[in-house]
Amino acid sequence: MDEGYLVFTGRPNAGKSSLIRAVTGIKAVVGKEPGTTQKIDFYPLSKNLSLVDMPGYGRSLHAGRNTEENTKDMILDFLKNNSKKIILAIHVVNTSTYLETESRLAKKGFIPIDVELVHYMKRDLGIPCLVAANKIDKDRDSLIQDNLESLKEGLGPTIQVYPVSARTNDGIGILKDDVRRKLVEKGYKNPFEYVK
Ligand SMILES: Nc1nc2c(ncn2[C@@H]2O[C@H](COP(=O)(O)OP(=O)(O)OP(=O)(O)O)[C@@H](O)[C@H]2O)c(=O)[nH]1
Ligand SMILES: [Mg+2]
Repeated sequence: MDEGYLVFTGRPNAGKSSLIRAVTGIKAVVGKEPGTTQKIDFYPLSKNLSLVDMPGYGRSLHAGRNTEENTKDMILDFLKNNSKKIILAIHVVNTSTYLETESRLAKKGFIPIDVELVHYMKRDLGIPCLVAANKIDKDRDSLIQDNLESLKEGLGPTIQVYPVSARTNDGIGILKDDVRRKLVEKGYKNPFEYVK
């Protein structure tokens, strides 16, 4: 069996590290402020399979423009250089702020990076991708459903979206089952063997 990666991507503070904990039990470091995960962190999952926790793609607190651009380059380089080894990428979105963030960025002339990054991984690099629409528990102004619809529309029909909450564990069982199944299909018989 070749060496493979299960990769978590997403904006700073989307909940990548929290979701890694919820889905696999790995104690990835979680923080209140964007910019908690700064390096690409590797965790063993089973024989020849590692989990990869990425820093956030985009604006982080306390990070200057240079650091931000370097982090983006580091992420894109990793994806490009390892595309053949990436068995599955889980792109994590903060559903509760999705449209707000998109429109703020659009005003500054930026393209929507969540959709863009997923399409880049899938279409250009040939990486199998799914999207975890996280933080569905944070439904302050009943925005979750609108944000979810808009996210799905942007991604298109071929990308599967899983509404989840790493905090309440809503939807985590379904996501975990599907991730496990996809890894087994690729030949990683007991994908979470090294984790409790
Ligand atoms: N309400 C709520 N908060 C969440 C959820 N998932 C994560 N959080 C919180 O969001 C914050 C960021 O979580 P992290 O898991 O560190 O996010 P990250 O995407 O790894 O962040 P970076 O490493 O900075 O890119 C923490 O305060 C988490 O407790 C969720 O589903 N619901
Ligand atoms: Mg993190």
